[in-house]
Order: sequence, then structure tokens, then C-alpha cells
Amino acid sequence: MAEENKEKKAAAKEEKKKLDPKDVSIDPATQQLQQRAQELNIDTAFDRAESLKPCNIGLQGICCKNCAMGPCRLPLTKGITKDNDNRKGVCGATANTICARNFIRMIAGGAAAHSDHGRSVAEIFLAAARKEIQDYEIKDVHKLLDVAYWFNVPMTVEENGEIKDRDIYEIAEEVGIKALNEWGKAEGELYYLRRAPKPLYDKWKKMGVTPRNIDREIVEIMHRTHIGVDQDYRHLMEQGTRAAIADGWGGSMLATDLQDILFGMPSPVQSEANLGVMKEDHVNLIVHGHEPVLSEMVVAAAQSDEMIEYAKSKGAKGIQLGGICCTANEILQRHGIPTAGTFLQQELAIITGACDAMVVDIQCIFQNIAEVAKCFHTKVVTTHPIAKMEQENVIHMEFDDHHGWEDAKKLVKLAIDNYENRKSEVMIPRQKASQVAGFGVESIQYQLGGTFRGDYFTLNDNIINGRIRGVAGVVGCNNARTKHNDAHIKVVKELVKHNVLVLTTGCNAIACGMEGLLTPENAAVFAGEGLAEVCETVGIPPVLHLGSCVDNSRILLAATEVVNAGGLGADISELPVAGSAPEWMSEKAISIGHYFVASGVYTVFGYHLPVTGAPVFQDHLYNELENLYGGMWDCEADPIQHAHKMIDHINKKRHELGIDKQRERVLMSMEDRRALEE
Ligand code: NFS
Repeated sequence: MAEENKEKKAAAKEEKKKLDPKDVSIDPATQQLQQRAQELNIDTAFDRAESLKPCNIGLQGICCKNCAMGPCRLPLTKGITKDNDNRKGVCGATANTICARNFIRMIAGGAAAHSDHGRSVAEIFLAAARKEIQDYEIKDVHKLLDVAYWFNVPMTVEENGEIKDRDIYEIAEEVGIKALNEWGKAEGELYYLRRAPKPLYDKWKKMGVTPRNIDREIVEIMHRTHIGVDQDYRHLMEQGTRAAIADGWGGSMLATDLQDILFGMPSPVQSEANLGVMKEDHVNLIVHGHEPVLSEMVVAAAQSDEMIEYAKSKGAKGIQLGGICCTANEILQRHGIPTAGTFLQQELAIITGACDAMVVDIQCIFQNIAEVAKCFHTKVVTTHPIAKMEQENVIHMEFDDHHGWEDAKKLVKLAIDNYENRKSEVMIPRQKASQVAGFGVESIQYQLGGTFRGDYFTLNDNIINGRIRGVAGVVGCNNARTKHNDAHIKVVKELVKHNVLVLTTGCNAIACGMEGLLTPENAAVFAGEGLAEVCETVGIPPVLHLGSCVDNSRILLAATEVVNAGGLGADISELPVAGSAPEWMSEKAISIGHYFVASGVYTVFGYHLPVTGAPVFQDHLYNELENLYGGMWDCEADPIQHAHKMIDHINKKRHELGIDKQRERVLMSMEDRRALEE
């Protein structure tokens, strides 16, 4: 009898565990493959998020495990108020100290990830400048000269009394040396800080938060958060700010710039998004991760006649390359390679049964893809020197940029050779949407300004005259604890409906692509009247895809261009702009969020922020920071309210600029008059 009960309970538990695929995502392709996973008894992140509940104390951000006297857990329980809060760890650390320590350690993790990626690019850049490697070259001379300017690298040289242009590779070498030095220079501060609007730079100076070098700021976070060092939440946050600025205006910005010089600046390009881009009769090779150094070569190899012929000789019609996560964004922006999916679709790409190889490098890669691959023929290949997986079915083929092309061909060949090993039924969802991606600071300028007026005046004009209410940067991850893409899409749609032009990156950009928000034709469908009019006139979508997460630096520079173009305030904090990460999950997102805040942007995160256990520290982030940098944090899980908090902030800024009245007049003359006549 007891046995029977046990079995019944186990069966009931098993039954309960099964999620309704409709609850995990708004995307039919994702739902279909989640269903398929259940039929095959394969667990995905959605299932694990359901069975593995988060720790409530960790959620509040007040568990300290930085020494062996802990973990010290200080949950905020009922009855604790600011006045009677005497929670402390064994060493006496308060809830504020613990929460701030945890928060800035997240910044350190995020800044390290972005910046170490930037460092790899800088190393390859220098090697290319020195012509030590053959497969990479200086592709965008214009951008090189731009960057050289910020590094004080002379572009001309005097020879025998004559001024001559310097050799491009000579300039590149000097840029490369100076760039690499940004990670560890002994004196001074980061060169790029001066790219920020002057009032912002002055604020940073006044606050003493200008980063000295990238690595140092990250290391100092680890030091300060070691037991018994920095024990003042405001002071800890100052270091968090230094490291976050070193990420946004340092490591990430360098990654973007140097990648543009090596691989070319993105320009608007047509493509498609979602798992439906995979093709049953093609070799499907998925590249997943972040550094375009590898994927650039894979793109070239997969498009080479040699490899296409080889694929045909193995019975395939061709090679279909697709990207996941930010690698997807990198190769989409520069080559129009279709996007296979977001962060939460990585396991599903394998569950199609048609993924012949998944090649990964760094960041946002689920270890479980190795487990899923065991149920199919898919080869999972790790390629980066710092990232391996313990599962024995994973192949490690370390990518060496000295033979980039040869290594990339090996990877493509491996996928082709695996094509004939498909063993299970293939199920590729039909869903895919058209998208136009490839925007950047320069292409926005060009698109909005036209050939004759390549500048940001047009954008500013339209903000001032109220056709565009403001600009929002909506970025970031998916989180298996929230419905996939639901908040992303609701927030973006609500913003564009209210005439807010959206700049997107990361997995938000992929979600927008899947939803059809990245096509100019859809401006009329989703955008408010004013924004739609601008989009239709200049032929842009209401949501502009600016690239991967390191490319959030492009948003900082676009905002700076808006300031420079004039008429909308002297600093980013005065602009009618706001930032958002509706489904964030990574430490990188926290670093990005904080460099937005420290650059003067009101930034709202969805889901939850791990600061609720320390209300005083939370108040510092949500309110006090505004007085210091003009930007501040906020958190709102409900997507519609989330968007409206941003819109309210934008309206507040419009009011402060005195441009809100004009907008009302425009509206009065149309709708209200009609209403009066009725
Ligand atoms: Ni950004 Fe890119 Fe996606 Fe989040 Fe991960 S891919 S770097 S961290 S999950 S947006």
C-alpha cells in the first residue's frame, strides 16, 4: 500500500513537472520545441527553472559567503524598519554592506566578461596591425582614424619638411599598443572617457570615479569586497561605478570599435530571425557565444565554394549558418547571417534534430547543451582557450587566430561530415520573421540625416517637434524564470506605440527580430503616428538593432551625438531617454545597467533586482544616485508599467526641456479639433 502511494505521488510529481509549453514563451517555435522536448523526455532550462526554486535570501541580495564564518544570511523579515534594523553577519557586516558587496561583485563579473572579450580583440587587432597574422586585416580605415584621434595617435608625419599621411598599418600598430594598454596602464585614466559629454566627464571627475585602467577597477572590487575591507555601501558603489564605466566607456567600447575596424562597420542589412531559418536539407551549423573573431572566419568558410561543394558531395543542398545569442548579432550586423534564436533557444536548436554542429566560444552557453546533444547526432564544439565543458561528448578544438581560416574550415567540415549521421526525426518549426538590422551610430546619422546632412539634427528636430517622444535603449537577456520574450516584446511595443524610438541590442534585439519589429514596413503597424511618420519618411524600423551586448557602447555614443547636435540639453541626463532590460539575468546586464545609470540614464530592469533585502542601499540605487549622475536604477516586473515608468521619465525630461508644450499643441490641432466638431 505504502509502495503504491509512493508510486502515485511520484507519478503525480512527474505529471506536475510537465509545463504547459504555452506558458514558457510567447513564441510558437519555442513552444513547439518545448513540447517536443517533453515528448522525448529531455529537460530544458524552462523545466529546470520550474523544479529548482530560487533561494529567497539570495533573491533579496543579502547572503554573504565571502568568508568561512558564513554564509551569513540576513533576510528582511516583517517588522524590520530603517530604525530598528540591527541585522549583521558574524563580522558585523550590515545588510547594506552585504547587498552592496554582492551587487558590485556582479558588476565585476559583467565588466570582466565584456572587457576580457575586448582584450582578445585588441590582441588580435595588434597582431593584424603588425601583419603577424594573415587572416585578419584593417578593413575600415575611416573608423581606424576615428579611434586614432581619441588615442592621440598622429595621422600625419613630417618628413624632410613635408607633412605626409602616415602608413595605415603604422597608425594601427600605435592604436593597438595604446588600446591594449588600457587594461593595465600604470598612470592616468582611460582615453575614451573624454568621448562623453563634458558635463558628464566633469561629474565623474568630481565624484572621483574616472577609471584608471580596466583590470584595476575589477580587481579592486574583489579586494574591497573581501572580508573586512570596504564597509560603506556608498563607497562600495563608487568602486562599482568606476568598474562599470570602465566597461561601457572602456572594454565594451574598445571591443566594438576594434571589431568594426577589423571586420567592417555594420550597415543596414536584410535578414531573418527564429529557428525556422534552419533547413532540413542543408548542413545546419549554429555558432553560439560572443566573440566575432571566430565566427567571422566561420562565416567566410561556410560561404566558400570549397565548403559548399563539399557539403553537396555529402548529399546536402548547402550550408545553413545560424547564430544564437550575441554571436548571432555580430554576424547578422556585418553579414546578414540569419538569427536562429535567443539565449533560451539554444537547447531547442539541438532538439530540432537538424543541428549538425553547435560551435561555442564564451558566455551565455548552457552546459546542458552537451546533455541535450547526447540525445541527437549534434556535435558540440568548444573553441575558446578559457571555456571547456566536462562532458565527454563535447569536442574541444581550440581556435588559433594565427590559422583562423584553416581552423574555421575544420569546424565547418566537422558539421558537414556529421550531416549524414542525423538519427532522429527532424522537426524544424516554420516560424521565421524578416528583419532589417545593422544599425550603428554612424548609420543612424546617415539614415536620419541623408547624404547631405549626415548628422543627428534630424533626430533632434523630430524629438523637439514631438513626432518622436524620446529614445529608449531596450536590451539584455532572457530569463527562464519569466515567460520567454513576453516582457521584451510588451515593453518595446508599448514604447513605440507612444512614439519612443527604441534602440536595441543583445537578446532583446533577437526577440524584436522574431516579432517582426525590425522591419520598416511594420512601423505603421506598431508605432504611434509621429514615430511611424518619421520611420516611413526615412525608411527605418521603429526599433533599431545596434548589435550585441558589447555594442551597448554604441547607445552611449548615439546619446552623446544627440547631445552634441544641440537643442536637447548639455548632458545625457537631460535628454528624454531611458534604458531597460526587461528579462535580464546575467552579471553583464548589471554592469551595463550601472554604466547607463552612471552616464545619466534612468534605467529600469524587469523581473527582480537582488537589492530588496537592504532597503537603504536600494534607496541609494533608486534615488540618491540621481543627484550624483543624473541617472538611477528602478525595477518593474510588469511590462506595461515598466514601459510607462520609462515614458513618464521621458515626459519629465521633455517638460524640463520645455518641449512638452509644443507636442500638446500638435495633438490639439488634430484630434481635439475633430473631437470638438463631433
Ligand atoms: Ni547580453 Fe549576449 Fe543574451 Fe544576455 Fe547573453 S547573449 S552579452 S548576456 S543572454 S543579452
